[in-house]
Amino acid sequence: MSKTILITGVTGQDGSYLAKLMLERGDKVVGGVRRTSSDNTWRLAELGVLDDVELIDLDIAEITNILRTIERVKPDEIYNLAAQSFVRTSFDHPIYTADIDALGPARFLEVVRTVNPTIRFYQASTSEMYGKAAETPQSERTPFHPRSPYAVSKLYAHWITINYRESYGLHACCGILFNHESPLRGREFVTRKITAGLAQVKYGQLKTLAFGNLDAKRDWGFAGEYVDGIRRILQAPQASDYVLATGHAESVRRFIELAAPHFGFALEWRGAGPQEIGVDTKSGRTLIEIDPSHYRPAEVDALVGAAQKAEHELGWRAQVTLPDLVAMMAEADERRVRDGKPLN
Ligand code: NDP
Ligand code: GDR
Repeated sequence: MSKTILITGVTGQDGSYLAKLMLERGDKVVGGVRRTSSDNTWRLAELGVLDDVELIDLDIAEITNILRTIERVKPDEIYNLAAQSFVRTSFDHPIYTADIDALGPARFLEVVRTVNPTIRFYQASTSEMYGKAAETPQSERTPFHPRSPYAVSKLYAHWITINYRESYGLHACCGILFNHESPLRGREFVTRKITAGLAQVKYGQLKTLAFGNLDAKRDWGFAGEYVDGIRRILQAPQASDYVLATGHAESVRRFIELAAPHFGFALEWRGAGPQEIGVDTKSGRTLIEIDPSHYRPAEVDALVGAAQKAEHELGWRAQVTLPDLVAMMAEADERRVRDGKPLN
């Protein structure tokens, strides 16, 4: 039976892929968009679903906005993907980040409890909550040690979602997702910064790219298949929380090494620390530099997830490997720059 799905953050990477998936399944998708002075629906357009999603004004900072939306839309399921999602920014905007990332979900839960407690609610939790990880790999049972205002805010959201499930019986679930990327990833995140940046260097639009900590390790999957995991989490008969991850981690440095050949570069690292550079040995040009302003006040050094619970209970497993993901992103950015299309 067709359902009505409300997605917050529908203009973001995950929101766009999830909207497409739900539409393909025959559901009605209502997407919450916060008002900004510029149009940010390019991802929905690129996936060919912009005309099929009902876009509504929805800022999760505003509880009256949430209340009226839920009363009017009458969703069967809510996927709360909206967030100030950039970890580095959260150090400069800790209060704002808490307002959106911690209190935003709390506002939703309170309205759901009041208006219609049968609505299913999904909260976008994050592997960043493990931070200075207590064990490797990280599963649903690993203790949390958040290392940024973003992660601290998301940890509140995680526990308040569980609390409303335990206190009021809401069907409220958290997906603890490890990094997932795609050609639709925002350009401030390191993977897309690498593929879009190298494309620009190749076509002469940029001279060099500057990064922070090249040795941070992440468990990178493909967003297009993680949204199916998100959907499955909310369909499980018993509300619960699930890790979604590939189980493999690589460094930022390795991601750059995998991406460089797609743009015809033969990369070699020279020097160390903030003086380290990445050189194209074919042309002798410096492609990569270090800019300490990209270092974070507290770093998350390495994360790798154990997604066995999702595999056993939901039948979900990540399939796309890191080399395939890098190829997909590199090809998309090469095409955009070569054809003079916006990188967004
Ligand atoms: P994006 O940054 O691409 O998208 C975030 C979305 O939230 C955008 O649509 C943004 O709108 C919207 N938003 C921000 N503030 C508000 C607000 N006040 N009211 C309403 N909407 C708002 O994130 P992703 O798609 O990558 O991630 C989706 C969610 O999953 C986020 O909550 C993120 O923290 C979480 N997450 C992501 C992971 C990843 O690797 N991608 C891993 C784990 C968790 P606008 O377009 O106007 O900016
Ligand atoms: P992350 O993603 O913080 O894991 O959060 P990001 O891509 O920003 O950083 C990953 C790692 O790369 C290092 N790094 C750099 N990062 C950026 N952005 N820019 C750089 O120049 C750079 N150089 C090195 C970082 O220090 C870090 O260690 C993402 C977001 O999607 C969150 O919303 C989500 O919750 C987590 O993934 C899981």
